[in-house]
Amino acid sequence: MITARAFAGKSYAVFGLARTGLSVVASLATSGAQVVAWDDQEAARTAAGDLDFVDLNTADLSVFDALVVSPGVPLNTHPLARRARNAGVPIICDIELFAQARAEQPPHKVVGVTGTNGKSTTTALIHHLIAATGRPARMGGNIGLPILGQDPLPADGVYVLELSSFQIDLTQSLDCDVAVLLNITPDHLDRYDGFAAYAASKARLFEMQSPGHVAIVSNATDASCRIGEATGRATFIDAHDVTDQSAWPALQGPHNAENVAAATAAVRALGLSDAEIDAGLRTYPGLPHRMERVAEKRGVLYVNDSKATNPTSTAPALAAYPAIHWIVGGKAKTDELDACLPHLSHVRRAYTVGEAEELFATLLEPHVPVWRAGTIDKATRLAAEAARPGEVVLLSPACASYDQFKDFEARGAAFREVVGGLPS
Ligand code: UMA
Ligand code: ADP
Repeated sequence: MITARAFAGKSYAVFGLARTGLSVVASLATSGAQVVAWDDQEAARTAAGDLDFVDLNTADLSVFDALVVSPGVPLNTHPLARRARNAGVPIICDIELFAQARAEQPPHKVVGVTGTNGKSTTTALIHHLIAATGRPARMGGNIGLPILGQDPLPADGVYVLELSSFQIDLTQSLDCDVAVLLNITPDHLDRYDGFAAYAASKARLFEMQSPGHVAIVSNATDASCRIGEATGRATFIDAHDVTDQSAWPALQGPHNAENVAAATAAVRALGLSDAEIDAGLRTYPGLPHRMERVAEKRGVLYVNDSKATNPTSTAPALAAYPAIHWIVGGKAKTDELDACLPHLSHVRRAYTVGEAEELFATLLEPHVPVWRAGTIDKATRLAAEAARPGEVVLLSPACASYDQFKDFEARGAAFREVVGGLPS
């Protein structure tokens, strides 16, 4: 766990008690701070154990040094934001606490990775490339590992942080030695006042950097290009510079060329040699739920891409295979599938599920055969019956999971389980 003397004697209110909130409470309390906590869900409070609970929706917030809020709390609509502003209390998240704890850590570097798609892959890849050289490295953040819950690094270590726009919004002083922006396409628009506001949130990662620190921007989208130019010091990377991916089994597809280009530029800035990078790319093991090959049964390959939660992240998965039975749907983030349309010649049949079932069926029917399957369980069984040897059954939902599952991991696990039960 990462702690800091800087927190001792201060008074914090922690709102949201899932992964982030629980790690924050533990770190602050161990550091000697006074901590009260709240979660709107009674079940979350019960699971959190014996904490000092104060309903922060009604409490006087002015008595706290800071309000530490979990990234999943929608502060654009939640009354907490206005109440904290009126009380003059800063609203921060765990990443800001980490930034404040840095001064007490042995000399180290921080790499921050943001973007709409590819953050986890690029974060895990940068971490792998560094760790493979024997240099101490830790990864954390939006990848599902709250950073304050990780063990602190010895001298010369590198923290690699995956940062969502929600986390950047609540961070004021994280000066990344290397900051990476992969791409920006529409996502999370329920949390922002339009696309420009979402893009501006990502740009703040660079605005927090000291002038001499490194900014790496993939110029894949107009928005990322604009943000890169605004930094005045961006190294632009181009996925097309990655021409041969054949030696990297877990980094196939054009989207991974972008991730490799970004990760390579980041670790070069930290001093890794070309030979070290080459060796690390070959041994990168991949992450679950990202184009994960689950099984091959009766000549049909089953691929779990549950982490593809918007149309732009599903597009590369559709591009990667020539004959696909595509399970798509969930809680839609957009009312279109435009990014996927150029790849529909690869789709033998689509199986629509979840809240988006009808919307997506209507969008897809002019182009491909569609079955309204309702659930992933039914869709997988139908697809297994229809698929011929050589074809692929692909779960790449282009949607959030919250209509039918706790999160994308539970959705991917459900798919894996049905596949596991299919006859070999
Ligand atoms: N809550 C309230 N009131 C509300 C809303 C929420 O009390 O009005 C409570 C909920 O009851 C819940 C807690 O707040 O107990 C939710 O917190 P959370 O959603 O932030 O959950 P964590 O487990 O802390 O997960 C967060 C990130 N979640 C989100 O950003 C939605 C995780 O990213 C991240 O891995 C984790 O912190 C560790 O850093 C997930 C994600 O979906 C994977 N991220 C988005 C994405 O990748 O697109 C940004
Ligand atoms: P994030 O953490 O940003 O959600 P991941 O690395 O977990 O990104 O990848 C999520 C999904 O997005 C993957 O399943 C893959 O299909 C797709 N993807 C990965 N990298 C990229 C990229 N650079 N551009 C577009 N889509 C991508």
